[in-house]
Order: sequence, then C-alpha cells, then structure tokens
Amino acid sequence: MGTVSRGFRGRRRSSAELPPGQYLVEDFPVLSAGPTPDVDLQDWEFTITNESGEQQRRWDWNGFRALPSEPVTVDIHCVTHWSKLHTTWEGVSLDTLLDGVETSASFALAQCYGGYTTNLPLEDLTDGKAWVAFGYDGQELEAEHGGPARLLVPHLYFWKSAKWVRGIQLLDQDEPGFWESLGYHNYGDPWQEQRFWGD
Ligand SMILES: Nc1nc2c(c(=O)[nH]1)N[C@H]1C(S)=C(S)[C@@H](COP(=O)(O)O)O[C@H]1N2
Ligand SMILES: [Mo]
Repeated sequence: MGTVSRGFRGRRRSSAELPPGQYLVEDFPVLSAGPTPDVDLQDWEFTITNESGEQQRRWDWNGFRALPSEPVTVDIHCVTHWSKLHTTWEGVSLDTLLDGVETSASFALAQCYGGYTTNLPLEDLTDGKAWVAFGYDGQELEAEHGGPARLLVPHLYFWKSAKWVRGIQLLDQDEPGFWESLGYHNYGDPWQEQRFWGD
C-alpha cells in the first residue's frame, strides 16, 4: 500500500484499479440465473445456522433493520469481465450478524430466496469484508439487484455476492454452491483471475 489516498488521486480511473481481464462499466448490469423472487417483507427472515444444523440467529425484517448498518463504497468485479468502481451501499456487517455466534466452522454457504447458493471460507465474511446490503446508491436495493437484501463480498467475484440472501449456513466441510458446482472457481479472487476450475 502506498501513502497516496484514493481521494488524492481523485476520480481518474487508472487501470491499476481494475483486476486483470476486466473492463469498466458505468451502468449496473443485472445477472441472475433465474427469475427475481418476490420476497414479502412480512415473511422475510435471515438466519444463521451452525455446523451442527442448529439455528443460532434469526432476524425478521424489522429486527434486521434495527441492527447497526454502515455505508460501504467498493469496487465490484463480475466474472463476465465487467467491473464497476466506487459503488455505494448501505449494509449490516457480517461481523455484526456473526457477533457471539459459537462455531468452529471454517466454511459458509449463503442461501437465497429462489434457491441460489454460493460458498466461501468463513474468514472471507469476517473482519469488515462482507455485508448484508439493503441500500444501493442512496435508495432501497432494487429487487433485480437482490433486494430486499443481498450479500456483498466485494473482494471476490460478484457471483459470491448472493442476491435475495436469506441465511448463512456454517459448515465444517466446504460445499460448492450453484456456480461453483458448474465450473466456476471455488474461491474466485478477481486479482488472481480465479474464474473457473483450474484457474
Ligand atoms: N440469488 C442469486 N444471487 C446472485 C446471482 C443469482 O443468479 N442469484 N448471480 C450472481 C452473479 S453471477 C452476479 S455477477 C451478481 C450480479 O448482481 P447484479 O445483478 O446486481 O449485477 O449476482 C450474483 N448473485
Ligand atoms: Mo457474475
């Protein structure tokens, strides 16, 4: 890390900000493997289940929205090669959601309304690296982008940022999610260009 801040460099977009093989977009593409699920806030819940299958946490929408949230400005990188810089979100840190959860798990599987799943090491969700986001660009997160709430894990390819997230299952053994079982890289670091199996 150098000492020149992003603010000092201003708004110029240098290729140093783009992982290999990525190009910039100004719009916000929608990529969904299936239809946008209709999630009623009355029925919405977010749960955390531990490696023994025990439900450790459960929030309804009001309970979730009563948790402390924070603004997040991050770059996002899709495996289909588009990147979008300085996107602004509002979300609850996974550190807040996982606070006090007793677990010896090393892995997590994000589960979504509509059935999509994605896996990641638990440590990629902690220490300020991941959020459950409900706001985008100063507005409520739109349904096509994952509203009411989606996972936001910007240091990994954007398929790990599960839309319409409804829970996190903690696991002792890693378990591939939807795209991971169809040939996408298990981890998905955009800076290492980990797009597919074997990358
Ligand atoms: N539930 C769910 N989450 C998902 C997806 C999906 O199909 N279903 N697609 C993933 C992929 S491949 C990408 S690139 C991003 C796209 O998010 P966007 O539509 O907001 O751009 O969502 C990810 N999260
Ligand atoms: Mo993607």
